[in-house]
Amino acid sequence: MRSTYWLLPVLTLLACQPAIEPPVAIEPVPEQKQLDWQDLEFYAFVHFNMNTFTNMEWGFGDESPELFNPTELDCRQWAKVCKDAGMTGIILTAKHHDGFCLWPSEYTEHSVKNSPWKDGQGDVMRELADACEEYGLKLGVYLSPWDRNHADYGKPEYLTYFRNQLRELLTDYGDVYEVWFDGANGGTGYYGGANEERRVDKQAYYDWQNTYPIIRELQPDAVIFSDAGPDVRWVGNEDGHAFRTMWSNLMRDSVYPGMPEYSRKYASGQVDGTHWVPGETNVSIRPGWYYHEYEDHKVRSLPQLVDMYYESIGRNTTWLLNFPVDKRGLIHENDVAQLEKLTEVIKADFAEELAKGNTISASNERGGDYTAAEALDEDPKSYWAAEDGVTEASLTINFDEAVTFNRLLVQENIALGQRVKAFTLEAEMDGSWQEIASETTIGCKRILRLPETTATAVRLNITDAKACPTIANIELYHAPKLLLPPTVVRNKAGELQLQVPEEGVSLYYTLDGTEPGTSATAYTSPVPLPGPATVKAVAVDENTGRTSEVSQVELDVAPTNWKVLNAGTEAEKAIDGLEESWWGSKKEDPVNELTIDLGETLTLRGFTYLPVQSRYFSGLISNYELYTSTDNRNWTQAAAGEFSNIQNSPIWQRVTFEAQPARYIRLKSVATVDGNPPAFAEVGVLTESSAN
Ligand code: FUL
Repeated sequence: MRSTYWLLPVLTLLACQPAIEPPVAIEPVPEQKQLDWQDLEFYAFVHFNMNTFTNMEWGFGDESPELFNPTELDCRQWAKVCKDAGMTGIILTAKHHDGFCLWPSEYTEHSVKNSPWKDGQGDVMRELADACEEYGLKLGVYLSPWDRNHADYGKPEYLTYFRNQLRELLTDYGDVYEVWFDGANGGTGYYGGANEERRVDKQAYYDWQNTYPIIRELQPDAVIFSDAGPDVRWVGNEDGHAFRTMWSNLMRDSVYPGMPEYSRKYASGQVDGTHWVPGETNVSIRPGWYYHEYEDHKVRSLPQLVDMYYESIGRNTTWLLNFPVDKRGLIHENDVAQLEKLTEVIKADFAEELAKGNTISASNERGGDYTAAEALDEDPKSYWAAEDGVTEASLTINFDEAVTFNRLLVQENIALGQRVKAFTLEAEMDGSWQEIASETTIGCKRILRLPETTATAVRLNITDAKACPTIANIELYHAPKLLLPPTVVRNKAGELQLQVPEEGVSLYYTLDGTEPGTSATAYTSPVPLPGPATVKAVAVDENTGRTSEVSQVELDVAPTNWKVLNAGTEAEKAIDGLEESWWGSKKEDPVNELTIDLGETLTLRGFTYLPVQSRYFSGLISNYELYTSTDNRNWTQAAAGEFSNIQNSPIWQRVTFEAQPARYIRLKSVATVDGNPPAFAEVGVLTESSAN
């Protein structure tokens, strides 16, 4: 038998080697509940309340509870739809700005208990809590601080009411994972809206420091969302995208909910932020948050939804996607269909991971449990880390055979703090290295959509970090091409144009609302279209026969012969049919209305207004008056009102009124969101044929 005495000193030596310590955390770091929340990744908002029945976005608070009467309310349908899409929770608007409560609160009569629904015995919160439990989803609560119904809003008494309601919601419905506080109202004149003179200084009035402890006491694992935390922060827009640079760090002591400059300055977080306040991207699957029948065909297109996925979950935030549950009390079938398409695309995009099983090496390695291999293994919690003091390092994956990919997924071990400030990705192609991406932050999850790349190796270069970097996971995928539906535009000359960016694609359209397919009219060049029409168009991949989604646009009379009478020719941009061009006057010489000659007398039943579509807009009309005339001398007021929530959701506004003849219209801005002169991207009319 061979002697094994030599083993003893070797083992002793190994045992005496100091264990390799993990990197020291770089503050701020997430609390456990924030880590758990981040893992939820994709969850649903449901905007369903009084507004659903009044066709509003912001109700006034004087609506009768009698109006709340869903005919087929089924929270199990919501839960199933969400579960099938891979969502993990549902946050319900238990009370929106109009103050109506979806649960029978003992502190108000303005609730389901005085509605005809279930003879006043119903409780939507209860039904949702049960449905979530059945489907294994988490339950979240939206309770609007702004309450247009409550007589004491603006006084200290209201805070007691608000806190009592919070207690009810957090006591009676089991575990709640997120409490969502909306920032609307207070501060600026616009947010007060019509029927609301009770402006509040949000920061001082709401006295959050005495509300948060209630949540901590009743639901210690719940995260609290508001514009600026404390646990989860707003992404600063409602169009579904986070930023390429996205820090989960925020100077929470100086950035507070309701700051007017929040969106512009702090939505992407702060590299030196003192607290962990990660972002959440909230957006609706339709233009509005609440259900409006006229948006049934305006459900976000598949490419838009796919963009949102990549620009929220793929940019270090969670994704809170809203469903405007309809008057029946169901997620509308059009929304379900879109969601199913999105689910399919995401499944296809991430069908096969291509990096695992290959060799990986690092330019610097801490060793121990923190080798490069940890970034490629199956364990999402294990991670590679560089040595202390190293802030630049590379991870290289070598393939046995060339691999074609177009997606990179990369994750830091955020439990130790967000560290990476800049990184690049290189690919080895035909023996030489080429940079294919150059980015900033990673955080919990960063996904890049890359050009189609065939490479024998890839290299992730961390070029700057707050401290020695950690990488928990690197993945590569090859996503199939997306077939985009055509964009539909009609110019001022009244010509219909269809476009898609891809090559090798044929376009087909109909003008009568029927479904387009390969038997519809083939589009080859612009088509004259002076009058109203419902345009439906598709793109068909000639090689595979795959068909895109249908694009649908309602057009009224073309503005071919229209003229703006009270401003120069530049103002024609407001009636050129192009959504991206706009007109507005200078501040020094403000023009607050637009008078348009329609060139002929039409029977009008309404008008449309599209505010400026660029992200840094100005002059969005919040309150309007619309006048008509047949002779440009005698004017009749046809409509007046508020464009609710236009700042956060600058979509087409559509106002109908009593049918009347008009050759001239005048859209007058009574107030704009920012006090600047009004700006008009488009103004249109609704004639008898299209106003239904
Ligand atoms: C906004 C609100 O004013 C909208 O109505 C909606 O609830 C959205 C989620 O937040 O600020």
